[in-house]
Amino acid sequence: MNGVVIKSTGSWYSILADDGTAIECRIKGVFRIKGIKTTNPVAVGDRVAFEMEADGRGVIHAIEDRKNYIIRRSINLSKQSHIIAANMDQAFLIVTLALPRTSAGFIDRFLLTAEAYHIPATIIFNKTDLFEDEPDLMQELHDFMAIYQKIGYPCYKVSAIKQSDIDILKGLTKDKITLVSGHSGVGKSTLVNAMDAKLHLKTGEISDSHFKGKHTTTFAEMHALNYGGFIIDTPGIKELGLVDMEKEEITDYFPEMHAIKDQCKFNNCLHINEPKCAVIAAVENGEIAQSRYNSYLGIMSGEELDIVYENDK
Ligand SMILES: Nc1nc2c(ncn2[C@@H]2O[C@H](COP(=O)(O)OP(=O)(O)OP(=O)(O)O)[C@@H](O)[C@H]2O)c(=O)[nH]1
Ligand SMILES: [Mg+2]
Ligand SMILES: [Zn+2]
Repeated sequence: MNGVVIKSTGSWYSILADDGTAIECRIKGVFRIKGIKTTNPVAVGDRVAFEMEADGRGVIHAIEDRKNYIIRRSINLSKQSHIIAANMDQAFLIVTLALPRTSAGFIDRFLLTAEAYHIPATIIFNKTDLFEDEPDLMQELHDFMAIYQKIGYPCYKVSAIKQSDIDILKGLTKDKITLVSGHSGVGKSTLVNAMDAKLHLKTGEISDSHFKGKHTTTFAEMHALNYGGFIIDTPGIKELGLVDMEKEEITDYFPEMHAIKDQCKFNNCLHINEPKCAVIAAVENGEIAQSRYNSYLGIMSGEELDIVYENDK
């Protein structure tokens, strides 16, 4: 039988079989990804083949090749990685400009890593209800949206609390596997609950995140949507991260820089202080947003790109 992993708790995996039944499975045999050591052989989103045992539970014996996956490097020195999720069709970055404030640097690092993982990203600005009487914040929101829409990232503004424009998100997520990420407290779980009233994901007051246990293992979980598709809610993930990325590659994950880098005088230009650099010229004439370029410089100067869980802090 075949199915998809919707939850993993260490040694047991919850599988949604293709016929719609839910089955608990364990693993037989050794599964490895080429080149990396992982602490978990199977992750949420994996498509697997399994056989039923007499006790009504199953044994996974094969994993289909992954279309993509995101991993988290372990914080100890074992050099092992943890696969957080696999086979995503898209990533939603949930952003708020107030309570808590998501910075441009955070958005840009997220988009960079989504590009590198080949996961199409959409930015959802939540909590717009808080801005209704705040023209300055509303203006800032529209400025943010304009920057990212120009690059080609779809942007939407919603309010999970007021349930405004949630139908748009339903349309975007129908029949897809969608990873939902963003700072703790931006309203990821509240939004998912608004999209499917049958889901009752735990939501919290913002201050709660400060009291989370320090070494709680966080497992991603995939939720079936009642209108078709799945949501992967990633509690406490601050940002996506890459295990390895060369400096020369970084431009390629900023689409607006990648598009013009051939016009730089030097073909090994890193767009920092080289003469006749097309990227620097585009920043100067406003074609490329200064905030994006600042993020680029920060990443080039070695800002940490690994996945950070808020619990690690
Ligand atoms: N005003 C306002 N508050 C919201 C909105 N969406 C969520 N909230 C509130 O923000 C707080 C955090 O929401 P959650 O859905 O728990 O946030 P989360 O992103 O899932 O947080 P973690 O699970 O810790 O990563 C809760 O108190 C929500 O009620 C919104 O659209 N407007
Ligand atoms: Mg949540
Ligand atoms: Zn250049």
